[in-house]
Amino acid sequence: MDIKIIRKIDPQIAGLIEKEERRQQETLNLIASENYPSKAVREALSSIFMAKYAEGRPYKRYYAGQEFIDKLETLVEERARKLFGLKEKEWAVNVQPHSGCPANYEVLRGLLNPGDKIMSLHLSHGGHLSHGAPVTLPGKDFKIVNYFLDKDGWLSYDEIEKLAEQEKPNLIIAGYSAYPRKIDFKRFGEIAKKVGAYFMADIAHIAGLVATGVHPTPFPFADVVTTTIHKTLRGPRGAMIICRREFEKKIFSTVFPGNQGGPHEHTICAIGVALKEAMEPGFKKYGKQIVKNTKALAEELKRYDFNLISGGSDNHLVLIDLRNKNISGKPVQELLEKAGIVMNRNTIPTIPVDVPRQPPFDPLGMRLGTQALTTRGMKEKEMKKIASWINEVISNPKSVSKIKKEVKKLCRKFPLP
Ligand code: DSN
Repeated sequence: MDIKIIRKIDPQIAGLIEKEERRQQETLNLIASENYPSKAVREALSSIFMAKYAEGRPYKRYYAGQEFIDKLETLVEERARKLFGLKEKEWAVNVQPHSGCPANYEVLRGLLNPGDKIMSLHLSHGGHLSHGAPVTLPGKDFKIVNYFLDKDGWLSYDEIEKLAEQEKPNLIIAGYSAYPRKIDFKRFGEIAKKVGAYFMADIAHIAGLVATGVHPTPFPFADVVTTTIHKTLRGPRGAMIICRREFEKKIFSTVFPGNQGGPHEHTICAIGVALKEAMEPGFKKYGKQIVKNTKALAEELKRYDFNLISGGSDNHLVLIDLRNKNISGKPVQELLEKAGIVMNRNTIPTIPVDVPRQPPFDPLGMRLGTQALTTRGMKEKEMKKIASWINEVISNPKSVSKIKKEVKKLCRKFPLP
């Protein structure tokens, strides 16, 4: 991006862009759902495809001028299949959903009728809003039955199976926002089959890990898989739906015209570049390094007596139960941000009798992800340092300004891509 061009026309916006860039450069981003796409992805995002309306599916559009749009979109769909090892005759891809929530809603409204029953992990235990939280459209359109993690913070497949047999949902969702462990998609598929439910996997958080083989794939067992592109997959903000051919018509007509107008073709263009990057050998190394970094961070945090939900991590994130630290999520988030360590407060899967209700604005935990710092080239050594800073800030808030300087120094050695 050439900031000079923007500055000439609009110094006010250019100033904000520069400030945000500096903020990102000088802070440690541990938000588990963010990442830094490459320069190539960012350039593709600002391409001239931005200027084109393309309602419809490739080669079935409503406007003229689609020669290259159609080629682009089919190429990106093919790349998605290739990345996840899928056969074209079995799997249909739609890269048009504007983001994760619409993608999920489009699947649910495409496959189900209002009033049907969905089974998903409760939001406070690491599920996602779009999986049927009462305040959302899916929560209003469907009956939602939630499963919960066990007392140590693990998925309990026997309990999930029991609940599914009892409730007979029409669709079961697996895939989460704050679950630090591997998901047994095979078992979920078997449970769904047993009770006659569709099985939807939402791999938004772990798509990059699935693509690199460090997390098991859901595809052999799922009817439909959704993902955002901008988390571990390291692309632009956007989403895709990959479903078995038999559901293509129902689901894709809910994307357009059901729920969206023109697809964002410049985003689709950047998704294409990100998918190409994700097929390169360096990305495999990246996936492995994310897991190594998270394990290093987890082990070091435990040395400082942080209680980790489930005792550790197999993926890109750790979830900390702050109760033994006598401080809640909001002040921790604010304190760490002052030191240049950016993460988010999060609910923790306390069983309902344990703590009746965690105020959503000040829950009892914090969620840390390593994928963005891994993109910057940080390794286990840096993770250990960061764990020590987190501990120091929380146990001695007066250390904030000293740590902030050290954070800046470390950030300088690992520039943004
Ligand atoms: N807000 C994202 C997350 O943090 O998981 C998902 O939408």
